[in-house]
Amino acid sequence: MTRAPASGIWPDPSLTETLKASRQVLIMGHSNPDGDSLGSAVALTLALRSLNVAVFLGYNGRLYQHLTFLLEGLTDYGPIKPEPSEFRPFDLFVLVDCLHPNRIWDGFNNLSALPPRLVIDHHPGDPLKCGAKGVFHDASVSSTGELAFKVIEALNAPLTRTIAEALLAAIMSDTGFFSQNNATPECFRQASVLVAAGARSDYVVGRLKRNWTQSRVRLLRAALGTLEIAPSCHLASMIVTEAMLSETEATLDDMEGFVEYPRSMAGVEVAALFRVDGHGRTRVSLRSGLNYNVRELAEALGGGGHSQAAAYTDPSGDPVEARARFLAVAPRFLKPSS
Ligand SMILES: [Mn+2]
Repeated sequence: MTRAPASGIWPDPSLTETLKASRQVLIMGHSNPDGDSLGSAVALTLALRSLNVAVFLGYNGRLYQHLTFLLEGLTDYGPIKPEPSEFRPFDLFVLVDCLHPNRIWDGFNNLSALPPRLVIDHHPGDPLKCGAKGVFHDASVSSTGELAFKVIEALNAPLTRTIAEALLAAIMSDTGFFSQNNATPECFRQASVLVAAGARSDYVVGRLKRNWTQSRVRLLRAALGTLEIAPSCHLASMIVTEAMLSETEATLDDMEGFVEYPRSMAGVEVAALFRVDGHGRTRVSLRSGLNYNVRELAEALGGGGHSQAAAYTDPSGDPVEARARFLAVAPRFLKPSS
């Protein structure tokens, strides 16, 4: 009899048993992994290796420059293409910070080509859609880092400084450095354990936040020039165009987190950043305060995410056009929930 996959506050023991019994594991976060995705994947990779489980850390898309410190000293990681020959060496595939392989490879649905899967994630949705044999899913926690922490605890793997810093980076990334309402007592408990295990919070914050290039600062100056405020729905938005990138010699990575700037104004409840995505489209990041839900708006426009942080892609390569389209739709969704 096959066991029903369990979900809950603590990982089901069958999940840790499956991990420990595997011969060659592939761990991957979603495409263009963010701090939570990559930090969780790195921590799980190192913890399993310390238990003599062979793990390859795969990724798809770009590795953000501010996150590459997480990979320092790491071996056996690299890009994985969505092809059967790439999956053949593995007897287990762990999806981290995403519910379905189509979040790793856009449009991927060839589930039969994949090894058996485990899902460790906090995104809202159905973790069984990808046919996972085991899930550790809790949409109420701040980050996948929190879940990875519990998996590593349940595995009884030693909490090295490197693992602790990867987990701290994951939790910090998804809680806005403990500044959001998802920074619960459990987040702070874990952070306390991680710092006690040797994680240097000043080092992690420094690597994540205080390592801007001059190009990035110049790009922010240009982007701030496009700031628009729509007081009727407490919305502020900003744009990054292809021309701004080339004028400032900045890269796509350089605008990561820019959405926080319109959001930091008093009276603004919803912030939107419209930026070229390098594929001729516009990527739109949305952030909101507690009284507004941007997930529904993002879903209506073909994207998704969390209630306070969501995103979608506009087919236009012109962020000005994408913003106009957004502003025509947004007021219908952006009503305070209380
Ligand atoms: Mn996450």
